[in-house]
Amino acid sequence: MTTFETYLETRNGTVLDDDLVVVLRNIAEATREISDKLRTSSLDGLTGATEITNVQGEAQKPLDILSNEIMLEACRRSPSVSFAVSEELDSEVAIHGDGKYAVIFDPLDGSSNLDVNVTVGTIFSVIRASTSGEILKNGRGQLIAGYAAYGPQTTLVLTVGKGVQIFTLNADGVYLMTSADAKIVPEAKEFAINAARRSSWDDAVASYIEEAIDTGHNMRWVGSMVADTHRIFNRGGVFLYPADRNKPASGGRLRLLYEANPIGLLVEAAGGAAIIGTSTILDIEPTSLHQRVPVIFGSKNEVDKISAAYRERI
Ligand code: AHM
Ligand code: MG
Repeated sequence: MTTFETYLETRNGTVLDDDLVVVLRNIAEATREISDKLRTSSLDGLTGATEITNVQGEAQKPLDILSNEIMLEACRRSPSVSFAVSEELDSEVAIHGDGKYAVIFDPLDGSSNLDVNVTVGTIFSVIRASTSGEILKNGRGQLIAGYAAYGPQTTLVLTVGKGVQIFTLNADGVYLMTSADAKIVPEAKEFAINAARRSSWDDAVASYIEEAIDTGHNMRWVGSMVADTHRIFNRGGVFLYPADRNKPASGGRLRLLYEANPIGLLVEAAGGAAIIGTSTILDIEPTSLHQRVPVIFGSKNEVDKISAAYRERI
């Protein structure tokens, strides 16, 4: 089987230069460390919440803080990294003054699920940015996007400019390639949405879900975007976290830079689609680091139906 290291050396047709290889190797190493910490977290007293509240107004978990530190350390070990942006930090952190790449990440997505032992993940993206002013760019500027899913297996899902590759961590802590060109099937009768928020959905989402139920779709909602995304990579379907129709200014729940954009790039690279209504996620021009956006992505034909429902209502 192809190891992650062999894949990095080959680089054929990818955006990887020597510097990006170092960045990516260090990010992969960080995901291995986070995976290790998660395996025994309740034995190590790393459960519950701390008294600290992050910029999102959420109580940080010890593992949020630890994972953030592990990702920051991976950035510090990478001489070409200029800035790090994290869900857990108020603003960007300067890393190396002469760096040319910024690393943007959600160190531990779905961390409300930690104590219930459900799959969580790390989401990341690498962009070209040597000054802080270059960080706010749309998702098409991402050079690398990926996530690590920490479940029964630890899986690294990546796009580096040439399709999507999936690696699985073996018992010796080595990532081995388990899919060389992952694709999202264009159609599947499965949707993921927090149905408890039904009264806040807009008419396009409400009508899509109503029709989906009438035509025999099934519902799955882990409440951990990485886990829901990984299911879509495996068997298709759509994920929706729409804006609250009663609070449209809030933008939605998920964050553009380190949740929607990396997942959007991965999904498009696998033949799926990622939208916020009538436009695509990757074309949104960001206005702030922690900006929230509505998110809809997954199997192309299903997402197209939702997009058509939005267009009918303009
Ligand atoms: P987090 O980054 O603070 O963990 O929040 C993001 C998570 C996503 O993983 C998940 O899809 C969503 O929040 C769940 O929202 P809800 O609590 O409404 O089910
Ligand atoms: Mg998150």
